[in-house]
Parts: sequence; structure tokens; C-alpha cells
Amino acid sequence: MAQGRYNAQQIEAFTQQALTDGFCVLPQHFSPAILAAWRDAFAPLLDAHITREGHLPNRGPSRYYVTLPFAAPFAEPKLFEDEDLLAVVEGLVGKDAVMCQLATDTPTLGSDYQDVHRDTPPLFPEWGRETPPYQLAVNFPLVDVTLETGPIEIARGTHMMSKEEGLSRLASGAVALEPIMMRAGDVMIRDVRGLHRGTPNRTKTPRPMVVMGYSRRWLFRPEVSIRIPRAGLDALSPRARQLLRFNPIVESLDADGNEVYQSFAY
Ligand SMILES: O=C(O)CCC(=O)C(=O)O
Repeated sequence: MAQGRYNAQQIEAFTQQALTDGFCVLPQHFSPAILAAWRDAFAPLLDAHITREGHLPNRGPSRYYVTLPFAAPFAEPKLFEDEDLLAVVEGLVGKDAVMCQLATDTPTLGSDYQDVHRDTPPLFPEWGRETPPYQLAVNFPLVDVTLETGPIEIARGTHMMSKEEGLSRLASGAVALEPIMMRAGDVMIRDVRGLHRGTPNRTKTPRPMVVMGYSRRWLFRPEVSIRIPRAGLDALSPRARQLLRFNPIVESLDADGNEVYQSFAY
């Protein structure tokens, strides 16, 4: 098996941190050259998105959710099949995870604080308790994230309690929202139940944060998908095909409609 950067103990430490805090960060993990190519290719996609549906600011003003096409440079196994990343993902959501989302969250000048939210409802709301993790966001920025460009803020440990309990602990000061500053190359693995919010980007430089979604093998998320071009299937490794197995295979990536992932906050 290919080796990652980290040994088994280190992977276990990252996994435990994500189980406790709701997230962990692999510092300077992804290649600057690959991220530079993504940054260049993303800029026109963001412009086109704003032209097409910028009038639908469902994530808040001047903040955009843009799905990435599963094509070069974004269909990059060095990132979505990264050994360390997949090892932590397996430690959190078990063997045979599915990858179901490849997109970006980008606050631009004029964006604001979002309401504190989670990205998924609990699996069993009537139970009043949380389960082990089942849905992860792997987040990595295409630019350095500073206080000025609008870091995500996360309240540690709130993924394992109800939203009401988390909000009441925030109100009492028992937990706090922390801005997570990241440099391009850093990779965050996040349980999407942790309470969080986007903050304003006060600069003229958009701040794209990629989100690669990984879930338990049995979780289906109809609100997101990765359209896989048939012509690219043969180039994928058996592991990549397995990770992507529940996504639609399409003849062409053209004629993509508006974003369908509109309801995102729970
Ligand atoms: O990337 C960010 O700033 C977080 C945005 C966010 O939480 C969302 O739009 O659901």
C-alpha cells in the first residue's frame, strides 16, 4: 500500500483530535503547485457563477457555493485519494467511505457573518443524543485565510451534542467560536455537525475554501453529487472508482444547471 506522510500513531492522533474537537488540520499537506492550478482554474468559474446566479445569495450576501467540475485540474487523485487524508477519513467514518461532494465556499467583499449552523441534521433527532461521525467535510483554502479574508469559525466539541445544547453553551460562554486561520496547503477534516459560521471577507480577494465530502458507506446525500464524465472513468484507480461509486456518470460535463445544493444549514 502506498505510504502517506504520517505513521499509524500520528494518523490515530489526528483522528482522535477530530473525534474530540470535531476537526483536525493536516498542516501544509497539499502541493502548492496543484493549488496554484486550482486557483487559476477556479477564478473564471466563480465569475461565471456570479453572473449566472449571483442574485440568489442563499449562503448570505456576496458568498457563493460553486460545485467544481470533475475534470482537470480538479479531478486530482493526489488530493482526493491522499493516503493520510483517507486514513483519517476511515478512522472517522469507517471503511469503504463514499465521496459525494467536490465544491467551494467563497466569501467575497460584502459578505457577512452567517448564522451559526451545522451542515447536516442529526441522524436520529428524536434520540436526543449524537452518534459517531457519519458525514465529513475536507476543507482546504486556495489562498491563505487571515482574519481579513474571512475564516470559518468553529465551536470545538459541539458536534457531539444537540444544536440547542451547543447554542446554549455558546450563549453561556462555556464554548466559543474560534476563527480557524489556514494557509494554502493546510487541510482540515471536519465533522459537519460542529457548530460553525462563515465570517466576512473584508478584502477584494475572494477566499475560496474547497469542500470535499466523504460519508459513511451507507449514507446517501441527494443534495450533492459529483458528475463523473464517462471518458474519465478509465483513468481512475479502482479505489477512486469505489470512492465515487454512487455518483452519476455523465456523457458530458456541459450544460450543467444552477447549483442545486441550496438548503445547507441545520
Ligand atoms: O467557508 C466558510 O467560511 C464556511 C461557510 C459555511 O459554513 C457554509 O456556507 O455552510
